Amino acid sequence: MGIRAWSIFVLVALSFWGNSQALTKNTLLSRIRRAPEASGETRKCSYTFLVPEQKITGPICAARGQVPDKDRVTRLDVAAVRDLLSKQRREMETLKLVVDVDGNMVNEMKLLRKESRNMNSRVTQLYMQLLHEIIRKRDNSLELAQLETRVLNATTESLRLASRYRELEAKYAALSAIVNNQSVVIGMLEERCMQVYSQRYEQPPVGPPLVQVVPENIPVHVPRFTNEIQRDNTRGFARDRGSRSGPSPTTGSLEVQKPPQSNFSAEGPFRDCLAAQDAGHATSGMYLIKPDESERPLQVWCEQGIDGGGWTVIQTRRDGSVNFFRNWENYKSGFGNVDGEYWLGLEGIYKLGRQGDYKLLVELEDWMNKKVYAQYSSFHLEPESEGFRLRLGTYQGNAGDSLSSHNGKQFTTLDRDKDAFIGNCAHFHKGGWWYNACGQSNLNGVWYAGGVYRSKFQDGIFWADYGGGFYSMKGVRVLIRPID
Ligand SMILES: [Ca+2]
Repeated sequence: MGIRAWSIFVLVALSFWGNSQALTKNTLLSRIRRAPEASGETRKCSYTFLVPEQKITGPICAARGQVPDKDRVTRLDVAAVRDLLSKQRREMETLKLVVDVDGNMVNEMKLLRKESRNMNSRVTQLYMQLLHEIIRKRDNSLELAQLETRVLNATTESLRLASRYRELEAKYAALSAIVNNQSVVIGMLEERCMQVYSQRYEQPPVGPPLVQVVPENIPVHVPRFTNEIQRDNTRGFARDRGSRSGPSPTTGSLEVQKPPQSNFSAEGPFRDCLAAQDAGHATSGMYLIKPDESERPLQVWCEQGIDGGGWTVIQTRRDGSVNFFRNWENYKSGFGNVDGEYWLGLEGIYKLGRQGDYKLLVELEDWMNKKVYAQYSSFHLEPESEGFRLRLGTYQGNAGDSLSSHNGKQFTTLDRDKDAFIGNCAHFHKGGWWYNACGQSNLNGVWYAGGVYRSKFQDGIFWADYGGGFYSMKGVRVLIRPID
C-alpha cells in the first residue's frame, strides 16, 4: 500500500469523524430541547446557545407554506418596486423629453443669438451707410451752395457787363450823333467849297455815278460801316482817316526787297510761271521771270497750286499793307511786296502778253472768307502808246462779270486820265484801273477792313457783281496763264 492510498484513507476517516461529531451535536441539541418537556413539571432551566451568525449572500427565497416574516420580501413588495421602477422610468422619459425640448430651445436660443448678432452687424452697416449718405449729402449741399454762389457771381458780373454795355451804347449813340453833326457840317463845308469852286472855275467837279448793280448775294449778314482803312504799314504812307480825304497818292516805285529763302527760287529767270513749272518748280513762291522782250528780270509770285499751276500773279490785295493810290510811273513799273501786296507793273504785264495767248483769273475773298472767281478766256494789254488798253475774252465764273465793261479801256492813274468820265476816275476811286466812266470794278482801290464801308465815291476794292460798290473785298488776286 502506497502513500497515496494512505492519504485517502486518512481523509475518509476524518470525514466520518466529522459527521459523527455533527450527529452528536444535533442529537445533543434535540435532547437539550426535549429535556424541559420531559421534566418541565419539576424544574425550569434555561440554556443559552451561541450560534455563529450567518450572512445572507444570495437571493432570499420565500418558502411556500411557511409563516410570513416581517422581514421577508413579498410579491407585493416586488410589484410595488416594479411599479415604482416603471413610474421612475416614466419620469425619466418625461425628463428626457424635457431635456430634449430644452436642447431644442437651447439651439433656438443659439440661432436667435446668432441672428441677433447678424442683425446688429447689419444695423451697424446700415448706420455707417446712413452716415456716409449724410456726409455725401452735406458735401453735395456744399457744392450746390458753391455753385449757387458762382451763379450769383456770374449773374452779378453779367448785370454789371450789361450795365456797362448800356453805358457804352449810350456813349456810342452820343458819338454817332456827334459824327452825324460833323457830317452835316462837312456837307455844308463841301457845298460851300463847291460854290467857291464853281464861282472860280465855273465847272464844279462831279463825282462819277455810283455803281448801281445790286448783287444777288451780298456777302455780309450784319452790315456794318467802318472807315478803318489801310492798316499801318512799314512804308509809312499816311493813314486815311475818312473816306472823303482818302490816302495820299504815293510816287515811290517797286521796292525790290530781299525775299525769304523758303519761298524763293534762285533759278531762272523763266519766261513765266508756267515755264518755271515746266522746269520742275511745282511749289508756289517767288520766282524770277524775264519775258522775251523785257530788258530786266522781274520778281513775281508763281501760283502752282490751283487749276494745274503755272499762274503768274500780277496783283495781290490782302491786308492793306501797301498803298495803291499811285501815279502812272508806279503803275507802269510795279510796286509792293511780292510775298504780300503788290502790282507787277503794266509794262511787265504787257511784255508777258506779247509772248503768247494768256487767260486771266480774278480771285476774290469776302469777309466771310468765301472765295469766288471770274475767269476770262483771253487777256492781253496793248502797248503804253495805247495806254495799256485792256483786251479780254469771254467771262466764266461765279463772281459775276464786273470787268467786261472795262474791256477796251485804257489805264488811268491820278496823273493820267484816260477814262471816259468827265473827271478822273482814279481821283474818285483812289486807285489805278482800266476805268470806263468809271466802272464796275476797282481792285486797286482802298483796302477797307470789314467789308461794307462808307464813302462818297466808292473808293473801296469792289467788284460790283459780288457785293456791290460799297463792299470792299478782303482779298484779291489777279493771275494770268498761257492758254493750254
Ligand atoms: Ca476822264
